[in-house]
Amino acid sequence: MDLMHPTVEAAEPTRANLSTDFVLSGQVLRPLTLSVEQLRRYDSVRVEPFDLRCFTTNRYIRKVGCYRGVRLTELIEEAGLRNDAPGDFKRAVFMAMSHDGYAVTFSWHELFNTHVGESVLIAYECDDQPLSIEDGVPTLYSGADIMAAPRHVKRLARVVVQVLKPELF
Ligand SMILES: Nc1nc2c(c(=O)[nH]1)N[C@H]1C(S)=C(S)[C@@H](COP(=O)(O)O)O[C@H]1N2
Ligand SMILES: [Mo]
Repeated sequence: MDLMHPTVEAAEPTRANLSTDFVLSGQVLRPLTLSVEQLRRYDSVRVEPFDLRCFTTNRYIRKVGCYRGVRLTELIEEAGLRNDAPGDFKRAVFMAMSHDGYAVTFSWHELFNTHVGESVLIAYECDDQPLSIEDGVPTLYSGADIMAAPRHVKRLARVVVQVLKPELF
């Protein structure tokens, strides 16, 4: 038996973890639920191939081809950020969560007020081939990051919007 790499019994697939729908929810005006088919109807962006490398270990994982997908900013604009108090939208943070519980964040400034946002996409194709569930569809990818792996979220389930308030701290 390989003690370093014990095999783990695969969890029973459930309807939730087989879904490929993407949900944009939280403090938005119009929450969205979009199938991959619906994601394809938006303007798409194609990004350059890149090396997947882990931030924590610096481990080179593999080369990834040209992703195609929809910009996260476009979907956020469609959902509409709330601005109950002046400037609220500028304090919005975005948590992107996978079906397996893996989660990463973005800030409003990062997405809308730096160039990072231009290459944050929800990918459904790689090298002109549809991504499968096994490949990780839909995959969130942040193309301007120094290390690609952390914000390369396979099997993205949802992005939740939350406005941070100074009085919370
Ligand atoms: N859904 C999901 N995506 C994820 C992770 C994860 O645990 N779950 N880990 C991230 C990290 S930290 C790394 S290093 C890479 C690992 O990529 P691999 O699982 O394709 O080898 O996936 C990234 N994307
Ligand atoms: Mo990692």
